[in-house]
Amino acid sequence: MPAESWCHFFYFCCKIRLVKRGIVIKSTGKRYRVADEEGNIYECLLRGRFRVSGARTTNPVAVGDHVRFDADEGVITELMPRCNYIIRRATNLSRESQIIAANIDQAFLIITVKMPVTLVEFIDRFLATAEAYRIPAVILINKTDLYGEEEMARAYQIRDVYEKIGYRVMMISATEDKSLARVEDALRNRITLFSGNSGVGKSTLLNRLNPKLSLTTGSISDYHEQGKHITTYPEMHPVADGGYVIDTPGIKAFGVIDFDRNEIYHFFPEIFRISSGCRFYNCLHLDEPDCMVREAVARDDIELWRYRSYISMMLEDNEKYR
Ligand SMILES: Nc1nc2c(ncn2[C@@H]2O[C@H](COP(=O)(O)OP(=O)(O)O)[C@@H](O)[C@H]2O)c(=O)[nH]1
Ligand SMILES: [Mg+2]
Ligand SMILES: [Zn+2]
Repeated sequence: MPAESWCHFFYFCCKIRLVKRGIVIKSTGKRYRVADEEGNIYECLLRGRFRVSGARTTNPVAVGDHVRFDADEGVITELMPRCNYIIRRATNLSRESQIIAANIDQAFLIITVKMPVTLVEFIDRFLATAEAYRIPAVILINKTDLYGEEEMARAYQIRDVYEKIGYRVMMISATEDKSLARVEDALRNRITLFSGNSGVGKSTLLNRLNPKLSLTTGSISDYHEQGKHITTYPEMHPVADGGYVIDTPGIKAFGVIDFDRNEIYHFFPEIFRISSGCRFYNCLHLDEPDCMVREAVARDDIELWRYRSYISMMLEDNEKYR
């Protein structure tokens, strides 16, 4: 073989060696930050007309995506199949969607009883959306160090209601707890979405879980971002061994699902469980006769605020949330 061919052959071999598998940890729509299996970081672009078949999305690749990439050239060459992904419409008028994140194992909703007060309707809407995506949800009640007797009672009440439905609930203080081992255990080897209103302590908790991070906390910038619909891309941060947390600065983490009105009760597990006893198979648990759901609410077997959240999701105009 002539020397030149040997050169090509070697070049070819090197090329193959440099194609690595990795996970996208940051996406800005054009540039992607990819971590390989050892945790090394690469800045990558997409090659030419890289397209995901089917979906019309503003970003074909999102945080959480498993990819093959050419580490030498910094180019993503292949997108691996996704377990799931969450999307939202890019703008009100556009038909295009933005993929917020892919391959999410679980979603943590951080709430507080004080400073700020998290509304139970917000919790229920979040949980219903997680159910619709079939993503397990965990509730973290944060800032317990600030709670007096009354607020502690409220926190326990919230915990009891959601535990009874089947959700895992943890009470924590991101600033005072000596150990956050329970949270770390739950995050290990998983991709977890962090969500919650501004000010509940998401960034503070993340900084505690990974002291190398220095996310700004207590800033009001989140508030300004909340109304915007585009250009905020979430970032994925390494935590515990092998775990990643996706922080969603100032965006409604789950985007908005277009719920089918007839199916909303499927996403309230305790309502769904009991609904098989309703007289009408298509009972929507509003004012139908012999509705087991309303009977359960009357007996206090189903929490009244859960039923109210359900009704409010039934009545609202889905359009306005798009
Ligand atoms: N007392 C107390 N303050 C907290 C706790 N967690 C967060 N904070 C404070 O709450 C404010 C908002 O926290 P931040 O992490 O920025 O909330 P984010 O908007 O959800 O990211 C900051 O001033 C934090 O120091 C906690 O467990 N206890
Ligand atoms: Mg924050
Ligand atoms: Zn019913």
